[in-house]
Amino acid sequence: MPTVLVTGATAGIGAATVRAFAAAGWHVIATGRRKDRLESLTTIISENRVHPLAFDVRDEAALDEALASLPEPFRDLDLLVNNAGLALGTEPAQDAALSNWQTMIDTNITALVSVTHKLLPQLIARKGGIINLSSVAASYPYAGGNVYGATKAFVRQFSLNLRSDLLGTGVRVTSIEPGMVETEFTLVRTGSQEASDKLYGGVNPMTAEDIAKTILWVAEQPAHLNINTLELMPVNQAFAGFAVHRK
Ligand code: NDP
Ligand code: 8X3
Repeated sequence: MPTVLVTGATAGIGAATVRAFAAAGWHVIATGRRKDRLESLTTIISENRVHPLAFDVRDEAALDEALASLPEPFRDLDLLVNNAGLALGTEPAQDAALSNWQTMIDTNITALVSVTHKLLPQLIARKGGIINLSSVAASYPYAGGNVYGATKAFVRQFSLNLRSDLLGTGVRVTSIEPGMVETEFTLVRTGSQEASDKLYGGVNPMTAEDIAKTILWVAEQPAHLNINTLELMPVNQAFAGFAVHRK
């Protein structure tokens, strides 16, 4: 039975990914800060299938301790899903809080890189895979996207560069780049459930389950095939043109 480690499994895409992989017969290590949510996920599915590891992904010592604590059936990792991440704020750069920028960089970039670095030897040994959650915000700028979009551009390019370095190891790497998915993302970003409901209202956005199914599909492709990048949007989301300021 293959094993996957999913970061950010207490909500949204991560929680749905845990459910999808467990249902498909994988062993799943579910991580995130909210221990109660990880425990209820484990209870709902099965302790034999899902192992909860509660830690802040930005805390390197806690990450080391958590990985060292893994029991036998969960030790040999075949797949890492780097999903933990967040956006904070929608203000223009000139009004944004520096602390929000730092939290996004620490979580979406520094922590993702640390987890990947620590697990690479195992993934190489097992000819495993890495699936990173980037975003359409990596490729399409929008007002208020400033540092969030830039962190996701890092994730996309890091994924592609990993592919270059890992050539010949058998390890697969994919950058998943979704548009609007209704999760806790906008609640976290704005601090307002009302703002979240307004953003997704009438759009028929993608669901966490849509993305989880896509992640599982990528993971279950034959070993000789690598999906490099995969961009998805709801039908009701598309692109806007350039913005022009006139005096
Ligand atoms: P949610 O807010 O629903 O889930 C985010 C998850 O990340 C939670 O489980 C949260 O767990 C975890 N997380 C955040 N910070 C930390 C931390 N410091 N340590 C450990 N875990 C952390 O959002 P989504 O499911 O939508 O987002 C998942 C990923 O998908 C993100 O990387 C996001 O950027 C990306 N994405 C989302 C899109 C969307 O429209 N929703 C579109 C494109 C990409 P906890 O708080 O318990 O620690
Ligand atoms: C989240 C998608 O379009 O809200 O990554 O930036 S978007």
